[in-house]
Amino acid sequence: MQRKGDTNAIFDLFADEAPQPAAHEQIGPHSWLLRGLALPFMDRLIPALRDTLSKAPFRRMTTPGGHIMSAALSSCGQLGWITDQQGYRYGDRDPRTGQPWPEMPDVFIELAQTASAIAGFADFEPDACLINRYVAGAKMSLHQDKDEQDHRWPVVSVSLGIPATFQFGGLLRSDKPARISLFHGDVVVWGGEDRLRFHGILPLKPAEHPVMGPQRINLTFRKAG
Ligand SMILES: O=C(O)CCC(=O)C(=O)O
Repeated sequence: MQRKGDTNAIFDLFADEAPQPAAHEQIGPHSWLLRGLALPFMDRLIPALRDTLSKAPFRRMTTPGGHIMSAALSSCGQLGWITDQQGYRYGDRDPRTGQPWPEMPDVFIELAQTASAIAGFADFEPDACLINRYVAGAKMSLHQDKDEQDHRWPVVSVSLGIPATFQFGGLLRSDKPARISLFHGDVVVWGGEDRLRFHGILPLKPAEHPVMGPQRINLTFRKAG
């Protein structure tokens, strides 16, 4: 099975586990799982990602509590998300270099706007793209995205590389999260009354993706400022 628009024809390897693209599944009142939506963008998305990471390479950041995050992070756009001993926040410069974050590539914006429009959020103009890199064993604990100034805009989250299990909870940390398998090219959008739902990623199982190698990269678009 070759997935339309993918840069690699050896998806037969994933035929049993990867659903067909273009299925849109509503997972909350204002939340959507858009299977394979990013696949037709890959030929432009992956080189743009590579270029962005050459300007702002991945780094491991520390939480205010002093824990080193297991996912490595980078950013592009006007604002980048930062965590260190001083707290969680957005900043307009890469703390590693003191330089502005790399510009958000046009293809990133196109994809984020395509996804948000399908989910019912027209005119989304993301100014922050957080880039998370997970290798086997890396995870992201349940959390809410609330460092942005205006929660009227959705979060658009794009999965690349090896599969992961997304936890999609409720507005309370104690709400039992749904578990959703995410594959290369899948996009999740949540906004409106779902905007502050707890979410996270369970520890990744070792795997190898034919295009991305033994890693998962997640692009998360937000309007932060
Ligand atoms: O990697 C993911 O799919 C989720 C990322 C995430 O939760 C976040 O950046 O807030």
